[in-house]
Amino acid sequence: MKIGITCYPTVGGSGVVATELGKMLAEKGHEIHFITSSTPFRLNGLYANIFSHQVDVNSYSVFQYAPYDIALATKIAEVIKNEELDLLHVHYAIPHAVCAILGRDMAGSDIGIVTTLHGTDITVLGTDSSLKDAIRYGIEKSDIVTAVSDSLKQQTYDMIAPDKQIETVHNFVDEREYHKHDSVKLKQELGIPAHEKVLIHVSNFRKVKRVEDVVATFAKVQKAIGAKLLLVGDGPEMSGIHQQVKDLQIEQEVLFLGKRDNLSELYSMSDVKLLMSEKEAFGLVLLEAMACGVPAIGTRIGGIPEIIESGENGFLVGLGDTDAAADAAIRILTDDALHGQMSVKALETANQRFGSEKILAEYEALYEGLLKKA
Ligand code: GMT
Repeated sequence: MKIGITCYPTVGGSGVVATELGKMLAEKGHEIHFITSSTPFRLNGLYANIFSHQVDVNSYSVFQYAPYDIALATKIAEVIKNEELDLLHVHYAIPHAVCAILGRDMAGSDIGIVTTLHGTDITVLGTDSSLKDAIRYGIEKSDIVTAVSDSLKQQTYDMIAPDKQIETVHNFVDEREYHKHDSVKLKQELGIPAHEKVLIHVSNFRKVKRVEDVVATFAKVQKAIGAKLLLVGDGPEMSGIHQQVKDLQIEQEVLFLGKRDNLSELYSMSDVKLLMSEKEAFGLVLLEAMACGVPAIGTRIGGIPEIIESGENGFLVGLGDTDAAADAAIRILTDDALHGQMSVKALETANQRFGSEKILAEYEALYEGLLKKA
C-alpha cells in the first residue's frame, strides 16, 4: 500500500507513534509518505521506501497568522495526485483530519482517510467551543477513526458527540529500541551509588502532567529510604519545579536531565516510573518504561488504568494522592521479590498486550478494510 502519514513531527507521543508506525509499515513493504512541517524527529535510519514531503508555510506580512493548515492541505493534495496514494493516516482531528479532507477534495480524489485521536485534540481542544464543530467535522468526515485508549474513545463521545464509530487501537513501543540495557556505567557517570534506588519521570512538563506531585511523592520516598529522582524532558512548568525542589531541599537527590535520546538506558537504570498526570489519553512513557522492565505508579485517570494493572505491573493511585504514591513506591523499592515480579509483568504488558506486531496488524486490518470498500 502507498500510505500518506501526517502528524506533528516534533517531540511528543503522537509524533513518536506516527513515526514508529510509518517505519514499521515500511519494513513490512508498504510505501510511506510523511507529509509534515519538518522531518519527524524519530525518522532516523535510511529507508528506500519512506519519503518525506515538507510543508512550507510562508508568513506574508498581510496575514497575522501563517496559513499552516491551508499549506498542509495543498501539500496533501499534491502528494495524493503525484504519488497515487492508497490512503492517508493522519494523527489529530484538528488540524490534520480537517486538512486531509480538504486536501482530498482539492485533489478530486476519493482516497480513504484514517484519523487517530491522541488526547490533546479532544480533552484540551474539545472544551473550546470555537473548535468543537471542526473536531466533530474532522471525525465524521474521516473514513475510519481510532482512539489510543477506550477512555479517550468514551471521552470523545461524551465531549464531541460525533455520529461516527470509533475503534480503539492502543499505542505500542518498538521493542528493538526499548528493552533492558546494561546501565551500570551510566549510573556511575551520573554519580548515583550502585545500591541507591532510582525513580524516573519523563514528560513535556506541561501543567497536565502534575510534575509537582511527582516531586512531592519523591520527597516522601527519599525521606524514608534515600533515593534519586531523574526528571527527563523540559517544558513550561520547569522553573516552578526547580523552585519546589529547592524549597524541599532535595537538590542533591533530583537530577534534571532535560531532553534526552537515550531513554531506554535511563529507564534501564530506574527502579520505578512515576506518572501523576491529571489528563492522559494513554501514557506512552509508561509503556516505554515497562518495555525496559520498570514497574510504574500512575494516577487512576484517562488511559493509564488500561496499562497499569494495580498490584501486578505497578500501582494506581488517586489524582494528587502523593501519600499513596509514596507508599506504593516504598513497597516496590524495599521488597526485591515484589519488584522482580512486577518487572516481569511490566515486560509482559509491553511486549504482549501492546506488542508492536499486534498493534501493527490491527492498523493493517483497518487499512485493508478501507481499500476493499473502495
Ligand atoms: O502528552 C502530551 O502532552 C503530548 C501528546 C501528544 O499529542 O503527543 O500526547 C498524547 O498522545 C500520546 C500518544 O498517543 C499519549 O500517550 C498521551 O497520553 C497523550 N497526552 C494526553 O492525553 C495529555
